[in-house]
Amino acid sequence: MIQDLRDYIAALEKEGELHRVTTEVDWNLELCHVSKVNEEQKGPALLYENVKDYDIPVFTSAFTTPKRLAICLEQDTSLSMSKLSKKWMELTTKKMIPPEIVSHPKVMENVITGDDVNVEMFPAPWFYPEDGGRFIGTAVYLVTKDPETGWTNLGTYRMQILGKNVVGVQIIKGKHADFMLKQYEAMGKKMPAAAVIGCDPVLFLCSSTLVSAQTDEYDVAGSLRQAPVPVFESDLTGLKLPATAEVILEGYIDPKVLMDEGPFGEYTGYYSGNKGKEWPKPALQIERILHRNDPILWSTTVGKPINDIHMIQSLNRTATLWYDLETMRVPGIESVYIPPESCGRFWGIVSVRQKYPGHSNQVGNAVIASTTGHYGMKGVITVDHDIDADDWDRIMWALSTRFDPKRSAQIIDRGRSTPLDPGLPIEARDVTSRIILDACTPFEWQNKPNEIFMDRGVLTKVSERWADYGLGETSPVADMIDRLTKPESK
Ligand SMILES: Cc1cc2nc3c(=O)[nH]c(=O)nc-3n(C[C@H](O)[C@H](O)[C@H](O)COP(=O)(O)O)c2cc1C
Ligand SMILES: [Mn+2]
Repeated sequence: MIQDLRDYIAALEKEGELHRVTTEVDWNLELCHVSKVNEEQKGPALLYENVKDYDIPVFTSAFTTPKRLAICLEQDTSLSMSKLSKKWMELTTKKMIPPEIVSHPKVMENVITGDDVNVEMFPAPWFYPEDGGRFIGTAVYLVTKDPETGWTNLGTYRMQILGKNVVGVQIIKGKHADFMLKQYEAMGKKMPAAAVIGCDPVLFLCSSTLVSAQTDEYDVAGSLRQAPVPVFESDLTGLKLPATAEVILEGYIDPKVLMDEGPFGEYTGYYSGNKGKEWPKPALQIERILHRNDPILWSTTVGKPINDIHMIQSLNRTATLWYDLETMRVPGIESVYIPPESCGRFWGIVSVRQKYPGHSNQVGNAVIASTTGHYGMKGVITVDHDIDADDWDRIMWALSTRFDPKRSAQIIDRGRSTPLDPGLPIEARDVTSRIILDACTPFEWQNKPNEIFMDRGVLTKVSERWADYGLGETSPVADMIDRLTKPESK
């Protein structure tokens, strides 16, 4: 079972999904640039063992293929993204498994306090040319606690090095740590907080998932692993922290102190905000650094799709959207997909088995009204049940052949947006419009166009004779026969 980052790296290596970079690589731009080029060609995860000026390795590109996400989730590695998301949904909507307190946490092997605290001891990369500095927190999450109810929240918010014992934390309005920070502010207190870098990778996946308020992401991670997350209670902040983390930066966020941070090459493919015109961010004052012996720094390149962030958002938003539609009791949902190419959030596709006129429109409208779809989504495409939500070739075909712009498109004027959307003017990013594209043949049509199908019997024969044609030893027919023949011919 994968319990920490090292187990995950070992599992990747066993599957031939890891490459160790042994030559010296500069943390200043070079490391990110190597990773991004490797990601563009769907290369393996990378472990940089020789980072300039440091003897701490850096791990990147953890999740840039569906196979690696499947390895992390300990699932069948042939599953498509949409099917993996379905697994995620099934596991996380079962019984939650709370964390378990353990003694002698490995992350306490090294405890650095007082004047010795210096986050530059870690090889935090400088990612893109116009970034405002080095970002230590990309594959990171912030642990905080509700001062009234004791709920522990894990949220991924990026972190920039602003001083030897201070990192800026981009907690966007409405995020759970933002709620909590406001509670501490009202109490006139500082908020205890810890940044965790390097851990069982499902914790990182959960910390960037839309989980309801008052639900601990630790419990969700437990449900994914079907085992409790090992944690310890910090004697400094009282927070429950993961025992097998690589690195923890622990301290306080003073709600009254905001600092300039950024810009950063964001997951939209644009720098966030204007240089020098970023909104000021909360800052984590680090009182101590905890780290395991021989720590590994986990990073992710963010930037243009596709890299870790887009894959993670695609995985978990597809799962939560699918669950939203089920709990809204929208019938006929066959598959759901939020593609990583849409930055893992801006477009959603749903395959629906229509049962009544207007059904596919109901689905489109339900998506943008759902918990997952109401925030930042700009477009929904609905397709009939014969097309999988992640079969882009057939989706484009449906948009060409089952679609009439006037009839099939609806524009909705006002929806919740994200301040990072470069498609909206910088000064007006609160509200976005949305479009629903219905690429389904209308249910009520009596006279439907006659679609071409292949003959099942002949295809079976073709399959048997495949080798005779000299096209390869193994017939590909089995994988595509249902897609090519009339559904009722099975
Ligand atoms: C790599 C990565 C970086 C992210 N960076 C930020 C960020 O800087 N600020 C932010 O508010 N959300 C960021 N997110 C999205 C949040 O993690 C996500 O909204 C999550 O639900 C927040 O946790 P919460 O719901 O407990 O507040 C990021 C996600 C990923 C995967
Ligand atoms: Mn949360």
